[in-house]
Amino acid sequence: MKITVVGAGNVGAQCAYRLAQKQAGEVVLIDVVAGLPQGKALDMMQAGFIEGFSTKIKGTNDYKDTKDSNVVVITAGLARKPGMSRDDLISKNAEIIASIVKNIVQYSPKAILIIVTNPLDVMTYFAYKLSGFDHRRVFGMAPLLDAARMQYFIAEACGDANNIYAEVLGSHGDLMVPVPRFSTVKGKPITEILNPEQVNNIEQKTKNGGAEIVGLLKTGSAYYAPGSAAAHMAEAVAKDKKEVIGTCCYLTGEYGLSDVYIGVPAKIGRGGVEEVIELDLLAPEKKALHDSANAVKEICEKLTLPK
Ligand code: TXD
Repeated sequence: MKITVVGAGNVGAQCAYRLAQKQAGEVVLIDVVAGLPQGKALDMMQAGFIEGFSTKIKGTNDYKDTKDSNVVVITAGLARKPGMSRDDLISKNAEIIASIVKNIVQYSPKAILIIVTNPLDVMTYFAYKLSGFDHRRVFGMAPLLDAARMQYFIAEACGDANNIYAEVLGSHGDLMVPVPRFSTVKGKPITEILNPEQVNNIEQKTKNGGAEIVGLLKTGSAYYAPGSAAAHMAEAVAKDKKEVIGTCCYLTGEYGLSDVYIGVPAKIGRGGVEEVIELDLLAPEKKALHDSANAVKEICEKLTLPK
């Protein structure tokens, strides 16, 4: 397996490092900044002698080194600063995604593409359209991260970090859709364990999870959990795990939605998105998902694809 991580910044480096630890395949780390991916790759391989892995990590600025990658994780792009919304990043990141996708299509026409760059749902749609790949081979990482954040806030409220599951659907933004009814502690929905105020508090904190970290860091956005989440998804493909993971997927009628990328559970394996899982949603949950998808669609309709 050959896994390329595009962008050797905070998220890309954490993703590459986690992939090396997981021994999911050889890793290529590419960036436009000369020396940055090469330096980080050397540092990581030297850490391998302490951590006990011997994964080959190639740092490069040349797409020729990414040739015939099986999986490509795209993390390149601007990150948020305090006061910015994810949508403020659109035009610059669209340009960056366009240049990267062109290279990936040329050098790795059979790859599975995992998009991380924000605004996530819009950039994933954009990458899909530009690549011309089958939609199952292009998906985005965010719902897994958003669910991990919700798990953290549930653990905080319950004082118990064991056996927590969280379900988060929708876009990676203000219209994210945490679903408390399907979020459980030891198999019991949190709606049966916590009071409505506590549940509402968890939902709000989850939606604000990224902004909270941006506000504290001041110079960029979260990267440990995002990088780990991206590596987890790439590993699921590389090892053909067929694991059900919250994924930003292209919908073709599931949940009554089509021609949009939005967060839903999906089975992830060597084929990419091998199955979209349809949860039995109540009317208000379905409406929240549709509102979220419609907001993403509206932005995508305004994006012009470069020639
Ligand atoms: O859940 C999620 N999907 C996310 C998304 C969670 C966290 C961060 N999220 C987004 O990932 C964030 O809003 C950004 O759009 C990306 C990357 O965030 P990161 O924190 O890694 O940003 P950095 O540290 O600034 O790194 C970006 C790197 C940097 O090294 C640039 O030189 C490089 O991207 N870059 C490029 N690499 C290759 N090719 C091109 N064209 C390029 N342009 C910039």
